[in-house]
Order: sequence, then C-alpha cells, then structure tokens
Amino acid sequence: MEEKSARYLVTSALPYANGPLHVGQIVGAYLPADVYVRYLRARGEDVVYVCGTDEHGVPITLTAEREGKSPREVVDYWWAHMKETFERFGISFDNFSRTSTELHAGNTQLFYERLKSGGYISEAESQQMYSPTEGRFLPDRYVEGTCPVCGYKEARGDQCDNCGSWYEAYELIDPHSKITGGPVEVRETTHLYLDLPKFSERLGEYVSGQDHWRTSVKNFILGVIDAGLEKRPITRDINWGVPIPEPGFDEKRFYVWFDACIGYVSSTMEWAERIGEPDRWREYWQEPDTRLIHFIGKDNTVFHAVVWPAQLMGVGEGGEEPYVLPYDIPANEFMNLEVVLYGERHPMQMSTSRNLAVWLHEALDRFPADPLRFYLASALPETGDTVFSWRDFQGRVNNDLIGTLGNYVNRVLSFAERYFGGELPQPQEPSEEASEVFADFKELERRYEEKMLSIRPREALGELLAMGRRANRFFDGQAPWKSRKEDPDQARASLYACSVLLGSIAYHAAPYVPEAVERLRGFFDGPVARISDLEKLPEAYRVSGAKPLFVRVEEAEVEAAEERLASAAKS
Ligand code: B3M
Ligand code: ZN
Repeated sequence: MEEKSARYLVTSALPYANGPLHVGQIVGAYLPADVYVRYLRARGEDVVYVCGTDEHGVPITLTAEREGKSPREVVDYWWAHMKETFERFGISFDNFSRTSTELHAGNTQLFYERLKSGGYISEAESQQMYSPTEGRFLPDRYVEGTCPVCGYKEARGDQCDNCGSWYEAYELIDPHSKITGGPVEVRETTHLYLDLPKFSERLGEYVSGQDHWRTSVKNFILGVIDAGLEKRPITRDINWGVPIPEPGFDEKRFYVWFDACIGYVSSTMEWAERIGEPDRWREYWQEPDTRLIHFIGKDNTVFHAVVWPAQLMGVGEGGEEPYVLPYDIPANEFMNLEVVLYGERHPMQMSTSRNLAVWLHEALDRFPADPLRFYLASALPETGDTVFSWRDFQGRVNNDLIGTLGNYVNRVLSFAERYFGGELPQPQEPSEEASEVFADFKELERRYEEKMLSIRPREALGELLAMGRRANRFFDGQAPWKSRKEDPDQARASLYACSVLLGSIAYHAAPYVPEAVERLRGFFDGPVARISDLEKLPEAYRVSGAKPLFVRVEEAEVEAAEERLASAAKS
C-alpha cells in the first residue's frame, strides 16, 4: 500500500471553450479525476482539485469566425455553459477558472520572463503564408492551391489529398485563402522559441524515475525524448491570446500551449484568493511533498509530460521557489460511439462537427447524473479504447447499479422499516456468517483501495460490484423473511450486519454516485465508512422514510437516445 502523501493537487485538462462537452472528454479527463478526488477527500486527504476553460488559440478564433462572433463572446458563452454542465454532472472542482483572466496573463508572462532569464528562450525567423486582404497570417489548413507535385488544383496547405505529397504551404502553386479565395503570399515572421533540447537530459531522468506511471504513457514519452527534442515556437501570428512582453511583438500572442498548463497554477491561485488565504497556492505548487496529478486525454500527453515539466523546471530557477513536477499523468485512451443503423450496431468515431457525439448536457436532459456517471465509470478507457453504447448504459444501470447495488439497499432498508420499525440494535455477538462476510468485505475493500489509489477507478468499480454481490448473497443466506417469524431476534441481528455492509457499500459507491449516497444519508443514519475503520460498531442503525435510489432505464428512452445518434450518422 502507498504511504500517505502530504497533499494532493489534482487537475483535469482545461477544455477549449468553443463548444459543448461530450462524453469522450468526460471519460478522458473529468470523471476519473472526480471519482479519485472524491475518494481521497473521503479518506481525509488534503486535496485541491482545479480546472477551468482553455480560452486561447486557433480553436477559439476559428469558432468565432465561423459563427460571426468575437472570441470574447465565444469563450464567455462556453465558459458558463461548461461550468454549469460540470456542476450538473457532479464534478466537484474546488475551482473552475478560465485562461482569459488578467491573473493568468500575468502568470504566463512571469513564466516567460523566468524562462528567458534562464536562457531558454530564443528568437528566429520563419516563412509563413500571409493574406494581404485579410491582413493576417493563415494557418496551413486555411490555404489552398495547386499541388507542386501532381498539379491537383485543390491541394491543402500542408498536404495533397490527391497524391499524398507533404510540403510547406509556400511551395504550393497559386496559393490562395480558403476562406476568401484571395491571394496569399509568403512573408517572413519572427517567433520566440522554447529551448526544449536544453531540458532533454533532466526530462529523461525525471520520466525514467516515474515507476508508478502507466507504462504506455512512460514508454511513449521516453520515446519522444530519445528521438530528440527540438526548439518549439511559443508565439503565434494571431491577435487573441496572452500578449508578449517584448518590443515588436504587439501583433503576436503566446501560443495556446505555452499558457494552457499555466492555467492550472492560475486556477489554484484563484482558489487560494477565494478562500481568503492568497498564499496557500504555494503549498500545492512548491512544497516538494505535494502530489501533482494531471488527468488528461492521451492526445495531450506530450504537452503535459515534456513541455510542461520543462516549463516548470525553468520557472523554478532564478529567483522563484522551485515548482513540483507532475507526480502522475494518467492519460486515458479514447471512447468511440455505438450507432444503431437499421437494427445493426456500428462502432464509430465521434465527430463533433457532424453532431455525431453524445453531448453531456443533452445526456443530462435525458437521465440523472448518477446513472450516467456509473455507466461511464464502467467504460473508462483506462487501458484501451472503449465504446459508448446506450444499450450498454441501460444494461449496466438496470443490472448492476439497480439489480446489484440499489436492490440490496432497498431490500435491507425496506425490511428494517417494515418489520422492525426501522430500529436495529447491535446484537451481543456477530454470528459466524456475519464475521465471515465482514472479513470478505475487508479483502474486497483492500482490493478496491489498491485499484483506486493506483488511479484505476474503472477496476475499483469492479470491486464495488463484488461487494454488492457478496452482500446480496449474505442477505439471501440469512433469509430474514423466514427468520422474522421463527426467530425475530436473529432476523434483526442479520439486518444489523446487513446495515454494516450497506454503510461500507455506500462509502465505496459515493465517488461514483455521490448524489444517491447523499440521499441515502437522509434515511439511513448509520456510518458510511470503510468497514476496516469500524472498530466499534454503532449501538443501533436507524432507518426512516427509505425510497429507491435509482430509476430503471426504459426501452423507449434507449431507443430515443439511439435514434438521435442514428439521424446524425445518416445526415
Ligand atoms: N484545451 C486540449 C483539449 O481540450 C486543451 C487541453 C489543455 S490542458 C492544459 O483537448
Ligand atoms: Zn498532389
């Protein structure tokens, strides 16, 4: 078992504030983090959990252009939308910030200044496509022209779809803007570069030492470092982003990936400010015994495991207290979608532009958060890609959440209320069967814990279900419906033992279905706790006004949800 750490700082990737959240993002960076954090808090750990929106870069400006809005309008709208959606889904951030704040601009500039005084920044010229009519440089995919190799007329800025050649945009013949059709020309532009090669050795040592990282993540990053790092531009010809504190750079802004991870620091500062202890953020970022854990989707791995640690190493030199480096970077795989077309199930890749996605806010209009969380937790892409299926959602909810866990709770509570007035005093001695089931529970709890603490909440969920099955087996074996007539004291004693198990199940279920466990506490007064922590069992359990915690998912609801995806796939 792991030793106790002083404090945890947990982050979820900052989503671009340019559209609604979909379940693929949720299983990558948010739900696993939230489950883990809720578990740590229940264990009494010192943990701060921060996030916020990523509000800079081409993803934002392109959305703004497409919708005829300003970037500010776009990010204001989606920041509020995302914040609300996360709340509805029960994601328990201690702070949800955004990267377009002044505080964050100041932090980004400070990181830049420190990196510069450490000798990690250089300036270089490069050639880029410029549109004189639009008055700006264009990203590759906004340039089209004739392929320099095969003569295909609609070749893209970086690649020809006809012959597959790969070239620089300025090699195109007759290049023009894809948006306006107007001509584009090559212009020299100056950018600032981060000197990653200077960090290679330290990065290599740092990553090699991370034995608790997922092997896929560790090996991938070691491969990247071994292949040789290059200097990376950290500025862009764009007018939306953090201003660059250098003369001659008024028309440019920092590259979004230069400031994005700094957003974690800014969000922690905002949190500290809000709780009235403005310096507290330093504890989490600068005390070496902090565990900094970044939950991300795997496409963000290089930025979090190479560029960001380099930034942290650099900023901690020359005057600033050193920053901690990420303790773990649980990067998750992807989730595909099952689409049912003409009665057949097809796994498909999500496509946000085709509306072929399960949007979280829409899913929450159909179903409460807990069953969605439960199903998604059972399909977390921890070790490989998974598939979201409304049919599986129904099965998991009706069979596992309700059939195994919810039913157990119902049986115990309604029995206690119906036949014993909701009052279950502690028996003199636990029966032999009760002692056995308690011992089994301790073992299941140990396994659950081991999986949860090594950040595999999907596997931990399997142990929770095993607890549910074991508890049901105990209930069935005790047959209180028989003993209540023959030997009511024995029946009451069985139900007392069942309540101990129930409190333990509730404790381990709470990270997944927090709202249901909250409701349960309203009609069940027993301790919701680890069974191993119950050295002294309570004198009595009391139950009153118990109601079922979950509602079954009906056929018609599944069909309606499937239909929504099918029509997107057909269009
Ligand atoms: N916004 C990319 C993404 O949403 C990016 C993550 C930033 S994490 C600091 O996938
Ligand atoms: Zn070609």
